[in-house]
Amino acid sequence: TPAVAETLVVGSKRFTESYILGEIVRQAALRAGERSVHRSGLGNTAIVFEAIKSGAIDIYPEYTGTLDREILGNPRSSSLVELNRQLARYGLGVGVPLGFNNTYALAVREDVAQQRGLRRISDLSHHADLRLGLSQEFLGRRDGWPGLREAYGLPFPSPRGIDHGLAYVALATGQVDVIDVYTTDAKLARYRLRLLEDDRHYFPAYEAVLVYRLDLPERFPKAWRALQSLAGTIPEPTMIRLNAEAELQGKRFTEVAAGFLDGAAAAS
Ligand code: PBE
Repeated sequence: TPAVAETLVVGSKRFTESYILGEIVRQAALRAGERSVHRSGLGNTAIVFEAIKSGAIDIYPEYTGTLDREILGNPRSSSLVELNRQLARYGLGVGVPLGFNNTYALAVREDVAQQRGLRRISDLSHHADLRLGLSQEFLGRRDGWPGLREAYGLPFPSPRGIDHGLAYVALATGQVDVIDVYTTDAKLARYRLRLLEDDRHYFPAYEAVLVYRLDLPERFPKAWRALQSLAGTIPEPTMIRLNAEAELQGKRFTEVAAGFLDGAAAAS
C-alpha cells in the first residue's frame, strides 16, 4: 500500500455555478473517504481544459455544448458516446449528466422590450442603437458573439466586454441595453427582464456533466462511485436555488455544497 494517499484534484471555472459544482464534487469525494482539494475559479473554459489535459486537475464540471463547440470545434451537438470517443485522445472522459441544461440567452429589460417590441433575437437587427454588454468569454467563444452576429446578421460592430457578475446591475441601471445571461442564473428572477427567443436556434444544449481523467476511476474508486451517484440529482430548479443561495443569500460555496449533499443523503 502507498505510504501517502493520493489527493483527487477538482477544478472549476470562474463563475458561481462552476464554483458550487466543483465544491459538490470535492465534498462528495471527501464523504466517500478520499482526500480531495478544489482549485476553484482557475479561469475560463480554455484554461480549465488545459489544466485537465496537463494533469494539473483530475476532474471539473463542464457542459456538453461547450465541449462540442468551444473545445472540440464540432459543428453539431454530439452524444456522450461521441464526446467520449473524441476526448479519449486527450486521456479524458465525460459522464455523470447532473440533470440540468444551462444555456446562453440574450436579455433586455422588460420595459425596454415593451417600448421597442423585442421578442426574438432577430428583432435586434432593427435596433442598431442598442448597447450590448457581453461577458468576456462569450465575446471570444466559437459558440459566442461572432457566430451569433453572423447567424442573425446583427449590426453592433463592437459590443462592450463586461464581467458576468456585474452584467445584471449594468443592465438594471441602464449602462447597457442587452446582456448575455446563463439560464440558471439566480439573478434572472431578481430583475424584470425578457429573454429573447433564439428563433434561429443558434445556441446548443449545455447539459452539465463531469469531465475527468481516464485514470480517475482506478485511482479513486470510492470517489468515483460517489460521483456517479450524482447523475440526475440536480434538476434545473435545484441548480437555480443553489446559485441563489450563493449570489443572493451570500452563503459560502462550501456551505451551499454541504447543504446540497446533506439533502441528497437524507433523501436516499
Ligand atoms: N455555459 C453558459 C457557459 C457559461 C454560461 C454554462 C454554457 C460555460 O461555462 O460553458
